[in-house]
Amino acid sequence: MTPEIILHHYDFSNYSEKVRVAMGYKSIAWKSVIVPPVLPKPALVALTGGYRRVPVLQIGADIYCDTRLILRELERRCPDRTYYPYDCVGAANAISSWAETTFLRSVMLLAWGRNHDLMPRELFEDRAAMRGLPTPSRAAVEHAAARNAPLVRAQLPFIENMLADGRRWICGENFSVADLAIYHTIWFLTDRSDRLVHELDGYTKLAAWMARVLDLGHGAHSELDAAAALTIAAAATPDAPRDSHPHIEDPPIGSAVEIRPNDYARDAVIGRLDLLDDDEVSVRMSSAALGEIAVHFPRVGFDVRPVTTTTQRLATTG
Ligand SMILES: N[C@@H](CCC(=O)N[C@@H](CS)C(=O)NCC(=O)O)C(=O)O
Repeated sequence: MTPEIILHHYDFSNYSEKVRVAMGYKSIAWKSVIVPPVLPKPALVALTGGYRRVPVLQIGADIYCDTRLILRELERRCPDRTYYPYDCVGAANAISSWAETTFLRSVMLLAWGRNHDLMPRELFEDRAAMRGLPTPSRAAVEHAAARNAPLVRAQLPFIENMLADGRRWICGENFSVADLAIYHTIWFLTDRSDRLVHELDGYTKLAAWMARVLDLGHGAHSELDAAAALTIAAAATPDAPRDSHPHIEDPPIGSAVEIRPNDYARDAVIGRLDLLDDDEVSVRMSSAALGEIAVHFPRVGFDVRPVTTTTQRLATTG
């Protein structure tokens, strides 16, 4: 029996929205596990070995972190209706990278600042702690929004311009990861409230394109509770790893490594290196509760380091 595709996510997470729409595009049926939007997230970190970000994809005892790898894995398992069209993968990845860094940062600071009264205080506390910063004051959040509004306005025309020749999707006639990356960023701008809807006034091509993406839906899904997802992981064994293609500088396959995001929420996941190539790095770990688990990350955007005795000591003493 094919194991179920389980997405650990929460409703207002824009990166989760990226994956939900990817599953809508591919007509994938999936199970939905709702994760708390702030720490503690005991079930999620039990599955990931410490990674707290959202979304996370679970297929049996294989756990996929970060949307870039989640999309690749969904494509590998469900290749129909690709979002990596052969003639624009490079451009689509480069556009996604702009959308999810420079553009998203400005959109996020603007949207958080303009909607802060609608958001619980603990969200600000949690995200500041996640970045090792003090909780910002209300005035600081409003200032950040004011600084970033002009930057959002300076970048929105890029998107209208990408669609200027009447193309259906960002890279042409074929839907791609660039559509997903830009879509979830714009979604974030207006998902919280309609206070920023006016920022999109006059962008007619962008509005029509947004409506086409929204039409894709989220795919058929039903709820699953977190305990049931852990039971599924405990009953399964991870897939055998594909062949690795490490570089000469990389730690040996089979050695103990720690993996952390290289930007924020830099919690380490420690395990035995199982697979390493230019796309992916994965580790295996085992616990009494879940047995053997394989946790997978994209290669780019994550640091992989050998575990020293000091890191091991720190990990075991908390
Ligand atoms: N590069 C990551 C970014 C994921 C991310 O930052 N997700 C946000 C939610 S949209 C998050 O995890 N925030 C902290 C949290 O939910 O604990 C990806 O593509 O999955």
